[in-house]
Amino acid sequence: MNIRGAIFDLDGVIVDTAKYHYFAWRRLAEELGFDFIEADNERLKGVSRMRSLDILLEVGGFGPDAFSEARKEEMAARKNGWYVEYISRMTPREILPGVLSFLEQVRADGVRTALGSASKNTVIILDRLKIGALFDAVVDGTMVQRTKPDPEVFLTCASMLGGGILPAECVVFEDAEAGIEAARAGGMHCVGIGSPEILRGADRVVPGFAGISWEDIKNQINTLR
Ligand code: B16
Ligand code: MG
Repeated sequence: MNIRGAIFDLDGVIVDTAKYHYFAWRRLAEELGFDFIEADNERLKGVSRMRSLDILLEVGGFGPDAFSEARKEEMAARKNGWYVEYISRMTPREILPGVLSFLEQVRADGVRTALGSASKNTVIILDRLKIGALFDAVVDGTMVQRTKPDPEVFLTCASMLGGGILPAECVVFEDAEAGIEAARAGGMHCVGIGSPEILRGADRVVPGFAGISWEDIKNQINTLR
């Protein structure tokens, strides 16, 4: 089966918003009286906002019942307010190296493209980066019930791409362990963006899109079958 759909995660793949999430979570941690170091931030990548808050509170030494649900909703909303302030100042120059050329190569090959993100702020980011037109479908955290590592976001991307594209005809580009697991659970091929030590479940891991050609990735996936 040939690859007919390419699905891209947003945070950490198209743009480095992980740093803005980190700044905002760190600000909340400071208010709660503890340091949130960058190494712990790795655990928050790709997971939902409320799950991220639970992990943050665990890192800070708070038990699961330390705060009421209402208080947690309020904390997550405050963190999101800071995060939205940061991302509202983003410019297209923050698109990661090689991304635009890679997307153009994929599309020129007749492969449909989708964006599959856990983020409920996807629309703001795409608008700031001015790259919405490069995706045939966009599925974000406002459109799914279950978050990664559940495959719902990527399976929804595949069906929204139309043309009867099957999961096995899709490749997912992901920077987070939860996202790699989601792609696998959905029966899709998966390319990790980042470090091979962290992204063990991927078919192949590349450090980023700079110097990476679609032809090369496609040929490698075809030889895996
Ligand atoms: P928000 P992705 C994910 O986006 C981030 O990696 C993760 O760190 C974040 O908690 C999640 O979105 C939710 O984001 O608070 O903006 O709704 O990597 O799936 O594009
Ligand atoms: Mg990501």
